[in-house]
Amino acid sequence: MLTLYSDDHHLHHGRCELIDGELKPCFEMPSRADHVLQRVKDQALGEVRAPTDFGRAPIERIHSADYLAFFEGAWARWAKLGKDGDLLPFTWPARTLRGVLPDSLHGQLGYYSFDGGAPITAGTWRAAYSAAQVALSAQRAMADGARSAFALCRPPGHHAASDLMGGYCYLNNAAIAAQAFLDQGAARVAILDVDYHHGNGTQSIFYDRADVLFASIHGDPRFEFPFFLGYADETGAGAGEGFNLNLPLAAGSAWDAWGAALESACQRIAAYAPDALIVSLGVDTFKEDPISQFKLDSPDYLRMGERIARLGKPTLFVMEGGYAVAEIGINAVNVLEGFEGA
Ligand code: OKP
Ligand code: ZN
Repeated sequence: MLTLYSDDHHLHHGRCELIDGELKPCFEMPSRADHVLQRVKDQALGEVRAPTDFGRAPIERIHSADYLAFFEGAWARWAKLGKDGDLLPFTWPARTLRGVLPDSLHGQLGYYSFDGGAPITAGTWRAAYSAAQVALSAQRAMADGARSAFALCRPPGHHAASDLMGGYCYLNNAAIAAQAFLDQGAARVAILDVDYHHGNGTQSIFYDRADVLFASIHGDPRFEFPFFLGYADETGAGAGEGFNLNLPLAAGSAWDAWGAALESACQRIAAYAPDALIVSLGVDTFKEDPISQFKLDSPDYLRMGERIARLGKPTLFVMEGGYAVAEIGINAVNVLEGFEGA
């Protein structure tokens, strides 16, 4: 399997996040992608290729122009104020407030985010832009005939909505790739999100559309981030009614429950008959993940890849989460090897 990868992800390295009342080093760190790349090489998965730059147009198909302008320019505004710490939001337009766009940098940061988990550093825009190009380049390889490809994206993307960053995500790599398939002639694309967290950004982007089926297996939002989306009764709206499938699972879920949910998701995807499948590949379902509560073990990822392969669809894997850094390469590449071996 071809892997697309850019070293630019190193340009994004948030210093810390607030967790359990303490400032801790960001779990979403550069070594994550380095470990996955090393495992790709160790297992001789296939060629590793740098991305082509397809420019902003395919990103603008998913993200609003004002959001992109804000994100691209935020660091320069912060530096002009004489600051060099990570730029983080602290105030959001929650229920009783107004969804206006203030003039101030911090006001705008609150407007364009939904949590305090997406720090902007000097290199964040460049890293996120390159991650989107990695996804687009993998999509192009498949348009040129590859049956599968692996977009080793970092930072991840599935929490990012059209005009919101959050949950370590800025640009929705999987959504951008899905739209590229459609723009090049696909009639239907399915996105299977196997990350431990619900892909609220991806769901919101395609919620009222029938040309993208979104199916997600994740920690029940009643107890898990992102808390405010990802419930089973969210089935799509308008023309998109019936094209959103959430499969929330209880804390402690292991392969028996998880694999049953995967079977349901795969049956829905097969019935949809997509022209292409995109897998939002997070491996934070692993039993040792430091911020998650599922109990998958490394061999389970082989079975995950095998089941996905049995769909028989052109499949683009897009890297999302996974924070057990030592095992992230083994688990992510196990999915790809399971897929190829099936
Ligand atoms: C990203 B992905 C605040 C952050 C709260 C955010 C988890 C984001 C997971 N300190 N936690 O889906 O793996
Ligand atoms: Zn996650």
